Amino acid sequence: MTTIRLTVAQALVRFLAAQYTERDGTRQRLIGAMWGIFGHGNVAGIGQALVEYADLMPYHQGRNEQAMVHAAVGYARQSGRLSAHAVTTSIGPGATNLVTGAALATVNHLPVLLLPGDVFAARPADPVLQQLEVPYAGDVSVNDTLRPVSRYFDRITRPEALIPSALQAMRVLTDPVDTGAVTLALPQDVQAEAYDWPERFFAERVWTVRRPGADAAELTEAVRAVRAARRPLIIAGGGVHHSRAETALAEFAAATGIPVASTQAGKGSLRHDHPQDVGGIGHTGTATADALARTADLVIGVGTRYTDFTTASGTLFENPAVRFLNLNIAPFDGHKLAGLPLVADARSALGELTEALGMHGHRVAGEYVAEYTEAKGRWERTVDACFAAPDPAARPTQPQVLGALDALADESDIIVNAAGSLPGDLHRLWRARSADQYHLEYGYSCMGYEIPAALGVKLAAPERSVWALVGDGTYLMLPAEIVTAVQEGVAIKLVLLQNHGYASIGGLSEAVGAERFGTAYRYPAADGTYTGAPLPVDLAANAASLGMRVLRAGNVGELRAALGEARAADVPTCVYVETETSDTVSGAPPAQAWWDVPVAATATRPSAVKARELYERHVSTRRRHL
Ligand SMILES: Cc1ncc(C[n+]2csc(CCOP(=O)(O)OP(=O)(O)O)c2C)c(N)n1
Ligand SMILES: [Mg+2]
Repeated sequence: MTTIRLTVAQALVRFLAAQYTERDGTRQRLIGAMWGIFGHGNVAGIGQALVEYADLMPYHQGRNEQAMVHAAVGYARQSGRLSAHAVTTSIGPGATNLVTGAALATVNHLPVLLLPGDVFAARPADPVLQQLEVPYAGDVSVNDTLRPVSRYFDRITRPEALIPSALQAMRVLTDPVDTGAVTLALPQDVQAEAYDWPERFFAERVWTVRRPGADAAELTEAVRAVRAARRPLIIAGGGVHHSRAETALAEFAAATGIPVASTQAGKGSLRHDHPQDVGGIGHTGTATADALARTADLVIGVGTRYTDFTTASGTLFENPAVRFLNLNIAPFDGHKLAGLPLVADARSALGELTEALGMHGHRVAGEYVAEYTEAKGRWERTVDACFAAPDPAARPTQPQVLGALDALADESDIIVNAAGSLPGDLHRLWRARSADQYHLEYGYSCMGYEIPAALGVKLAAPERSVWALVGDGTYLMLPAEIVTAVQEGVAIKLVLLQNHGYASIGGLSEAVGAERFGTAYRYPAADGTYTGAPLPVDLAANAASLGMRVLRAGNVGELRAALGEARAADVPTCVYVETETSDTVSGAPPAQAWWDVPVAATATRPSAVKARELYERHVSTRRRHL
């Protein structure tokens, strides 16, 4: 057997550079690049290997470990989960900074390879700098915090253990059911150790991303359920995009006349102007989709996890006869809401369903089509009204900012968002013009995702206009990767909406009787609450100080001009806008369905007592689907 003598870190980098994915006849590199921040624990191991193999593994210099994972997640999603990034960190704080990003990747079923440094395997001088010691166990390190948020975890305590472990890691990254964060913790002494590796370990290896078809019995049941339904409704989830099943979904919808609502992850499955697209569903849904959900007798979930936002915390599907048909590649999700499972790849099974139903010539009734068509038209006018900004000299509301962007965008633009009041406004209002335009991370809804993720998206789609839409709170959470975008000349666009704090949580707080406590960025007033004057904080100057080109927009007219200029820019550009938030100006439409945030069961303050009364009324409408 021919062997090659390399360190563990060198072997890992060489191995990763030789892995490929294949689906539908296209092949690409599985690990497109590695992000890294160096310290002890990776500087001499992976760091040295990256210099040694600079021609094999592209490298990106990050500023914050969590943000590097966000960038990797953005890249993986834009790559259809066929290509991913690796992230290397030092031991201790560098490693634990990965935890939030890992959870985000795992929740959203998006592949990232995490390579945290770890304490010495041989333990010659415990504790090393930044090492956690626990008196009850010698084999625990801070990296164990990554176990519950990883879909695969291993610690490479001997060189040769890398061989089976690296292969398992690739299996999980490319498995459409299991994929998420994969962690290989690398003790720093082992990284630098030499070993005689079998040459074949470094041979090109192709991981086929499978598309399992439907089980015959499950398909028969599914066809029966669809044929029996009078008011069926499709919910398109993120699985539609992951499977690239948008065309198959459109064909199924066209063949049957069934309307298609979408979750945050599934929006864009049909174009907004497709006659059967009824928009977002659930707490942040459209009136059209939510009314259909209330009366549906069959809900066909395609690639959805049915989160509480989608089901309005178990209150949305009111029809006593409602049943669920769950097309999902993961049995775990396929069985939710006591539904009929159709465990398969979305594209494969939608094709099979269309074909099987075609034999019977099945279509919903004309009155049903007329009903949702009319309701869709009504919601269109709601969107028009929210987007309209007749006075160019006025300060824009948040929906008017979205309207200005909507007026400018074509299929090629991509918008990235995750947290704050924007996700709700976008889910209700945004007109998705292409399958991958609407990039909302709402599985973990993590403030700070947007800027680094936009960077990752742009790396996967360099020719597209990629917009990170961020609130002021989100901006302050994690702006660091702006510096990386500037350094690498990645011309992301940032729309920074200043409203002096947490508009979203402020509104929620008021609704649940918490009186906006701690949600505004203001000086303390005489009574100690943060209700004083706004703070003298200039986030536009902050973005400029990090190297971005910044365009300040004081009103609607300036906003339109600034967005146009930013769109054409070939350097990282920020449009900064202060939004109108006064109660007299109408913003977005109200929520069309409930969301369960438990309210104090006892309180002295009238606001909480009143909120609790309303809460109990909502709770009483909850159903268990059995
Ligand atoms: C990391 C993280 N911490 C806390 C939250 C809870 N949270 C959701 S939205 C939000 C406020 C967002 O503020 P901003 O970005 O200014 O948006 P706005 O609500 O003003 O639209 C908070 C604190 C979160 N989603 N993520
Ligand atoms: Mg804000």
